Order: sequence, then C-alpha cells, then structure tokens
Amino acid sequence: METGAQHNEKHAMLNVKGSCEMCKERIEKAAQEMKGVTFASWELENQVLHLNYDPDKVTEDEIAKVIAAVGHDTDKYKADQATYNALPACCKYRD
Ligand SMILES: [Cu+2]
Repeated sequence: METGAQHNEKHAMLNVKGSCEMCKERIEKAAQEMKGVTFASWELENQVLHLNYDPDKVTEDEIAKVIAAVGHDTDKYKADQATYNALPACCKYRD
C-alpha cells in the first residue's frame, strides 16, 4: 500500500574544494538546483558539502559531477582546466 507521504531521504558528505564565500554560494546553488536535492551546505573550513537528497531521484555521483562542472574539484570528478580558469581570482583553490 502506498502512503504517499513517505519520504526517502539520505544524508551524504562530499569532499569539495573551494576557497571563499563565493565558492560556497556557487557550490550550494549548483547542488540545490538539482532535482532530488533537499539540502546543501558547504563548509569552507572543512571543504565538505553536506547533502540531503532523495536517492530515487538523484545519486551522489550525479551531484559530484555537477559540482565539478561549475568549477569545484570533488574526490571523484575534477573541474576541467577551462572551467577552473574562468573562476574569479578569489576562488582559485589549486596551487
Ligand atoms: Cu570562491
């Protein structure tokens, strides 16, 4: 029997590289705009993105890909050089 009210939600933490508050906004916005993501909060000090998401609608892998696509390295996917180069100077996190 379907209750309809059932809500499938998972919490995950992804390692995401960044360097400032602008990075925080960019990372969180990219994640929050994805279908199935209900919460995204990035910690600058820890370089960690906290997520709540519905695993029926989106995967951690898909989220990591989108984060890399806006310019931020994750453990699994790295931003391509052109995207990284286009980030504002304050957002450069690679040596
Ligand atoms: Cu930044």
